[in-house]
Amino acid sequence: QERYDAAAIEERWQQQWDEQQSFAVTEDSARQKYYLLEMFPYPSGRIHMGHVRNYSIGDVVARFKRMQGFNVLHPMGWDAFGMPAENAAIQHGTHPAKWTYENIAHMRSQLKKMGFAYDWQREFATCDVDYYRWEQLIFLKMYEKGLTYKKSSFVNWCEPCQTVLANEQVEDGRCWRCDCEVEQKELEQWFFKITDYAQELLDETYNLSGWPDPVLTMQRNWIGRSTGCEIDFPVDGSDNAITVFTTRQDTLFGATFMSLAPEHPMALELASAEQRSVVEAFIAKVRRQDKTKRASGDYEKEGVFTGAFCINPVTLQRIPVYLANFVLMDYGTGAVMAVPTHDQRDFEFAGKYDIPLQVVIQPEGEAFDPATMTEAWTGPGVMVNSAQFDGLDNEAAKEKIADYLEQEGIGRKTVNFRLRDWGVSRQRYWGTPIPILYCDVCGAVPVPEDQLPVVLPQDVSVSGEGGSPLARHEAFLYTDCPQCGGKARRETDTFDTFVESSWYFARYACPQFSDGPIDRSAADYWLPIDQYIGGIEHAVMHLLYARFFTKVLRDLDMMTVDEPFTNLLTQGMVCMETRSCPEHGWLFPEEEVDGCCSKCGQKVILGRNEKMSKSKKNVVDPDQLINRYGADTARLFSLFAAPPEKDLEWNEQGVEGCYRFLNRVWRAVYDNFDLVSDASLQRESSDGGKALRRQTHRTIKKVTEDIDGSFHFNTAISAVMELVNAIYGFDAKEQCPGVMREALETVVLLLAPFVPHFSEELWSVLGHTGGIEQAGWPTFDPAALVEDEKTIVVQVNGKVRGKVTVPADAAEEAVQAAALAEDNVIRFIEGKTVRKVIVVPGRLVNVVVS
Ligand code: ANZ
Ligand code: ZN
Repeated sequence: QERYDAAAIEERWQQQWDEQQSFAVTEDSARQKYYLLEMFPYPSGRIHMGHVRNYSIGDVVARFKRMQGFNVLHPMGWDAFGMPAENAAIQHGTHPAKWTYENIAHMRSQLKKMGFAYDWQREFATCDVDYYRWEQLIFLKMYEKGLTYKKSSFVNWCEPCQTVLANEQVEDGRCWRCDCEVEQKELEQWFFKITDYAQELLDETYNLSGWPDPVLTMQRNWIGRSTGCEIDFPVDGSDNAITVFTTRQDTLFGATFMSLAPEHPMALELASAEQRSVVEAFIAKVRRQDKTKRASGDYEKEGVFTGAFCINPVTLQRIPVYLANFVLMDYGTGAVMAVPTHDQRDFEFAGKYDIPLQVVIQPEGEAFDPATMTEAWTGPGVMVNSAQFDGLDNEAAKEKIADYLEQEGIGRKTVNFRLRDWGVSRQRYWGTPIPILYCDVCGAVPVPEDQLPVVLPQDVSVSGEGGSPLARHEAFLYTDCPQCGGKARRETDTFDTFVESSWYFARYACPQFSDGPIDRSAADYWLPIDQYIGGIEHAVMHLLYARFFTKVLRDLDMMTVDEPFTNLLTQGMVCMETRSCPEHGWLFPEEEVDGCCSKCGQKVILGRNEKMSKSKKNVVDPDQLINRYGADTARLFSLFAAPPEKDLEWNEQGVEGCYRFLNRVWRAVYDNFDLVSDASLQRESSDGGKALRRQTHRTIKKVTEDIDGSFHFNTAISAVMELVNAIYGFDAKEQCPGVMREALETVVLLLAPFVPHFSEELWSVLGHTGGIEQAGWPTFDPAALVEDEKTIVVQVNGKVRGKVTVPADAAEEAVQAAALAEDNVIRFIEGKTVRKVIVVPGRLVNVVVS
């Protein structure tokens, strides 16, 4: 008997899959397609357990669907532009391209060692010119359609490093590299008009029934549709007016001051002579504050009086105009009518600056006194102090006041979205060059299509200082203006890497297509993606941008679908307990020996279960796992230990258990080999044989249902484990080799999506030459599920007194008769009167006697 040698088996099958390109697919209109995609990895260097889990989940579905006969597209590639490559360049002097492509080569070999069923012919990296050139073309088409534009906006700027920082690179307002204070600097940047699609992006969330609700909710909140009014407040002593956006026009009569964003264009012009210097100082101060923190209210709420007043258009009161740090310029109109009695933020602000209050909504039975109010009333109520609207319910008053404002010409109903246009300019080298030129005469000029691609030059040195290396690369920088022939400068910014990941899934349909970004017929065949799998951290940005791009590409007539991802699965994290030593800090698991630190012998302190991370050293290296147990065990454990959407707690015993299980299956096949290798297998069977056959078919049914659309891989694997137990429990003397063979083959087939090398190997051991996919996914025989007989418990006055075995389809009367004829039951009812017999079909008979 052969030993289970995972390494040898895995190598052999992987080589075969590679040579035969076993998972390469083409468009075939005669076959039903299934497009399965896992979020592609960033080539950071090595795969980690999160990848193993994510891609194992996807691979089960891919292989399962293939065995069911679908034409399955399951591609893999690399999200290859981005900062870490530049950081590596800065730290180690390696060129970002070299670093990236070396990482890709290594990670590709790691993925191949996991045995994932990818169509490797479709692989690409987003930093390949043949990918990003088409992204540049899409940009030009968007430019023609007015879907992209340039405007100035604020970015995080580090003066000493002369560079723009991403939000993640700003820690507590300081640069992550030099620890200097970060400023907000105004730069001209390119934007994508995602807001044009806000309504459609919102509406379609109600049709995405294959997405998890929390993700849809996050998208809806991010899009943030608010209905309300814009209202004009005339500036006292001037012809100008300040327009506010409010969702609470019912509180208009209580607006006792106005607060503007410090960036508001009227802020300086409103400042009176006495207030001018404090206003200027305040604007400068807020400019240094982080915008996201301002929005979330992390900063202390503060403001400054401008010296100006405006007129509440319904009360005709003069109200002071303030600047406030919590008002943002890029929401609504950048101006807020402040109602301290009904908005807590305004209440606190008014208290701080001694601004009068006016109550306009009163809940039933309450009488607020502004002098004694301790907080704003934000609930519903009846309108007061609001002229003709008094006495109305405040919700009704919203409608009435909105109508009134429109009639009087002092306001209008509006819809506002929290969603902002997508700023895509990054002042970085390692990204797709934005195909724009600047000419002194013609201004911003798009690069003509026939001059694409704008190739990212390789001969640069990346130091991280003094701005983008592209701005110092003369050969790249200077060119001729295609419009006037004069001198032009190239745009030196590159795209946000989220642009690449917004359409890669469409390029997988036609990765070699050379006439445009997307071969429409191929895309129409494969799209939409039937199942997308990835981390919840992408719930908003990536998934929203990808939906936006799908709609843009549709409107550019490049493809047909409205939505890219029919079903979405967000998998949980891989976690492990942390360990530390009082002296040496965090320890890798292998640095713990017999509960002690391997460096100093002190007792190791076990910590909480946390997401695996290098910084806390609670990591398992997939390579080590593969070397020790094989890829199949690694796959099996990551699928068995937890349902995909839940966090997975790593534990070594669990891995061992999976390995032992595979060995047990291996032995079951070899132990019974002689019995089942007879060609003339008979199916006729004993009772034991019938039971095993029933369990075999039940298992097929359960595993199929557990995989298909529901991802209950853990319970599917458990069911197979039980079937294996039944095989071990099956008495060979029963001599039903046909039943035994069917059970063994079923185990091997059902395990194939989970442990493909292992299953292929045993399938051939069992004498099949065609490969497991040819066998197809097993289907259950409904007749085999039916039990011939059932054992039923018999109670007398509620106490169990016996058991009877009856035909499974026996009528109630027959069951009752059998129960009353059971020997022990007869003893307990002898001499008594049977009052009632209760039959619970298929389960129980209770005889009531007295
Ligand atoms: C008056 C008012 C009274 C408001 C009241 C609220 C409560 P959503 O629902 O998120 O759209 N607002 C408007 N523009 C703003 C900006 N640029 N920065 C900060 N706050 C702004 O929020 C709309 C409300 O947010 C608006 O309604 C406005 O305050 C404030 F008792 O107007 B409200
Ligand atoms: Zn020009």
